[in-house]
Amino acid sequence: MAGTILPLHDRHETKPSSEYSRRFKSWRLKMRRNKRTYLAFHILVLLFIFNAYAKNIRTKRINNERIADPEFVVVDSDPTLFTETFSMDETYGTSVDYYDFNKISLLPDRTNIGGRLLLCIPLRNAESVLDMMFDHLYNLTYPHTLIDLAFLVGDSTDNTLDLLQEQAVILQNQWSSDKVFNKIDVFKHDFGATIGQGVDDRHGVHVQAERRKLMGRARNWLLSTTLKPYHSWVYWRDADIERSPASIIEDLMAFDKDVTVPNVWRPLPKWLGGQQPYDLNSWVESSEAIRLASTLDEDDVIVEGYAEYPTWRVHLAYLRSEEGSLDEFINLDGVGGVSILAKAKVFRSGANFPGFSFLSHAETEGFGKMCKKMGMSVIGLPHYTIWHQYEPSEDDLKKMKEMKAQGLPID
Ligand SMILES: Nc1nc2c(ncn2[C@@H]2O[C@H](COP(=O)(O)OP(=O)(O)OP(=O)(O)O)[C@@H](O)[C@H]2O)c(=O)[nH]1
Ligand SMILES: [Mg+2]
Repeated sequence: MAGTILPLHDRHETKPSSEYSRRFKSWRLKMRRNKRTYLAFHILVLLFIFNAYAKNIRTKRINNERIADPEFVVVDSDPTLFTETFSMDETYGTSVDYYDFNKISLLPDRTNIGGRLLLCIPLRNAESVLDMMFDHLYNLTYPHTLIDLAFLVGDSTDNTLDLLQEQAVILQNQWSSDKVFNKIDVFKHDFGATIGQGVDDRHGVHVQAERRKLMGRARNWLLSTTLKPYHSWVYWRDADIERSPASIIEDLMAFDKDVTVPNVWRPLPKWLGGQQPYDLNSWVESSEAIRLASTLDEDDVIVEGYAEYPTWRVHLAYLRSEEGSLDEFINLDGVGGVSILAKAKVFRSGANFPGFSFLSHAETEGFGKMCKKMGMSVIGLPHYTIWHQYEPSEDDLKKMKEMKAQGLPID
């Protein structure tokens, strides 16, 4: 049977017509007859399309603000002024956080002093120094509510992790509320360190490159896991600092530089001279060291303070004088890691602690070099001194045993 070809309007009519579409059609017909209603309807449609378009543009602008150039970002001391949290569903805590870094950088009168700080401490087999470390943290005069503490425990064979957690809980639950920190995070992550953490094990020249590269990776891991958009500063601190001013954070901040390190010495028993410049990793580059670097293999790392690497650099540690002004600073190329204050924008810009040979250096010394390469200010304070603890070496212990046997004082 030959099929019947229906005219166009009838073909439409063959579709099953629901009650809804029948009503819609009759409404459309009526509206077409009334010219005014017809016009008003189309204006409404146009307004709707325009609104959707404007919304799209607004969203794009917000996205652009989010990827603001971090080089020009100054995170303000009160980031809540510039952040908003849009809660969508209180029950499940779903929210969208918005940080306007552009606005912050455009404020003319605000300085970089103050602001929230991330305090990072790596730890390995450090149970013997935990009390000392917590005393220092407790005494810090920088407002504790502005400090987030982040600990990374790695490759430890002692009780560091358990004791650390215990003490952190005690610290956060004490009666003195101004001592409570905004947040404490404890992370456990082994990076495969096999070199002993004893004083002689870790000071041998041949283990330095491996140890420093591994520490670089550990530091980067801790930082990238904990740095948040609302942090203005990052303070790196070793656990084995014996003496340090309680106001160190604000003292270093006052210089308002990208990276600032104090001088690091260590106390010694009287029979060894009483005191000694300690951290030789903060230095000013020399032409001899650049020449030395050019003779090394790509993966080699220069480690400062060893006769095997004659660099003839100026060390921050040796510039100290007891009468020197605490305000004095010098520009550095390499920095030690015992106590580093850096603006958070340094890390947001991509600087890190190389876990490989970068310009013949790794970890904190590589970090100093990288920051300089990126045009940042890196300074050291020759007369502002903190004290690393003294741990007797095997030789010192032997000597002390002999002295004791001879009835000589060993303090
Ligand atoms: N997570 C982690 N922390 C480490 C590791 N090695 C050392 N640390 C910690 O990092 C900080 C610095 O390490 P130290 O061994 O004191 O090294 P240093 O201060 O650079 O040098 P010296 O004290 O002179 O040997 C301390 O708080 C250590 O407990 C490691 O492999 N993993
Ligand atoms: Mg140390």
